Amino acid sequence: MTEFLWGGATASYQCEGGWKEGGRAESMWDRYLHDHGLENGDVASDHFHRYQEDIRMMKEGGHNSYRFSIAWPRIIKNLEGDINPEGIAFYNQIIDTCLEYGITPFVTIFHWDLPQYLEEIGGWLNRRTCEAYTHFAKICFDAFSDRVKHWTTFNEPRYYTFSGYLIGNYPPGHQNLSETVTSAYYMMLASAMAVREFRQGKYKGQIGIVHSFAPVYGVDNTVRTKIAMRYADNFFNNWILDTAAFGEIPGDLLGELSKVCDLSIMLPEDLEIIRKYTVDFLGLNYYARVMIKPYETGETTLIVNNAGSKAKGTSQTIIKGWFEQVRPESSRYTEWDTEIFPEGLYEGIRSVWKKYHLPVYITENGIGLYEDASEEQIKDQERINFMDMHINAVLNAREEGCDVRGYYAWSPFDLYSWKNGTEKRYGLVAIDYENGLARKPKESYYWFRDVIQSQGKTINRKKYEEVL
Ligand code: BGP
Repeated sequence: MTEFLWGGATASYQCEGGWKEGGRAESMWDRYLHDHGLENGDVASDHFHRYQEDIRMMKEGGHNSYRFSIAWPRIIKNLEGDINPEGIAFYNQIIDTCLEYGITPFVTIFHWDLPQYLEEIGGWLNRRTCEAYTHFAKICFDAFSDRVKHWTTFNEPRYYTFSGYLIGNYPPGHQNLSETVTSAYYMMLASAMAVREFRQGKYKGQIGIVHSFAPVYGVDNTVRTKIAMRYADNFFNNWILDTAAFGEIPGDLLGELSKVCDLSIMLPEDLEIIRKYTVDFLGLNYYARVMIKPYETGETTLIVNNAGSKAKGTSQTIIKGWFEQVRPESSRYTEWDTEIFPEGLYEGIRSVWKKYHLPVYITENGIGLYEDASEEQIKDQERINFMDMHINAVLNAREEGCDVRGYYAWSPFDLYSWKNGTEKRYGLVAIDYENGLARKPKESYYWFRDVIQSQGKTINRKKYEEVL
């Protein structure tokens, strides 16, 4: 049996900084955050300069794997596809440092930092970006696959396209259903094209995709609710997971979308690539489930709380004609309105394993908290409780026969949280931004080390009732 992977996950833009160093091109996030005068990742956690210290701390924290992404703007300089050797050298150093410490690198090819030169020709609304992405992926395989055996094509295409094209709170900041469908489609096509490249190049290892997983629960057992749950499952999960794992975009979803958008961009030859080049495994990022009820009234509304406690309770999702999200009163929520529901992870893994029968990695799980990094010892008992319940869920699913192969905490150290800035902290290690970016292990860091060393035996074990 392969060794269970325990580690932390990061994304290049959120942690590296060094935005103008090492020959890096501008990304869409640089441009968008600079133009809007918002907190940005110019420095972030300065992982670009401090990766050795960070990876050493992972090792000392017991981790045997590190999930990170490769910044496309560091690797490919321009629209012509020219390679930046300094970018390759940087990731060689990250990978080699991991290997020196016995840490398995788990690589995301795209975690949202699209080069601005591609955004300027339409980004994910332009088919040319699929070609450019495949070129980038191939350069990564050629450069790193002698040492990297775990690849994922995309991080969370659903969250990225909804936020950028439907909700409009991420770059490019649009609110357009047709663009959402186009960008989502091109990302899933590009994912399959990268898998084709990987298979045809006979690179060793496995390739998967990472999904923002939201198991769907219904308020009751009525047929109306069941129908609404199907809409919600298509909306939140199936168009990524079915497409990547079965090679099929759900037919009923296409039927619904065809009523409101032009689907003529979906060419038969694309669908053939999608059908043929499916993934080896699924990465699930789990933060919360969604509880839904049948649609009743109102326009399509998607409100995400990017302001924390200042906006607590404002999040809302209504998809006109399909479903409405409800917030179970009895549940607990973070300051950013994320429900805390570990049972959803247990049930979710079971349902994914049953449906797709592919190995699963929990590629992100964690809780964003307000913390004071100037404290001598940060006591993040809330994070410990959160992780304890969620790792328990993973172990339960595993013991029942689900092929779960890894668990990654989001995040190994504090980093920039997209539109929430750095005040929303997720790390096991604090970064004192006011004090030279000093690293300070939180209590959760030591707690997680003990969990890993005991192979989960220090977790408070309890069984969950079956809810789904
Ligand atoms: C996931 C992303 C990560 C990370 C995490 C926490 O959706 O893959 O990049 O940011 O969520 O979310 P947030 O930073 O919005 O709280």
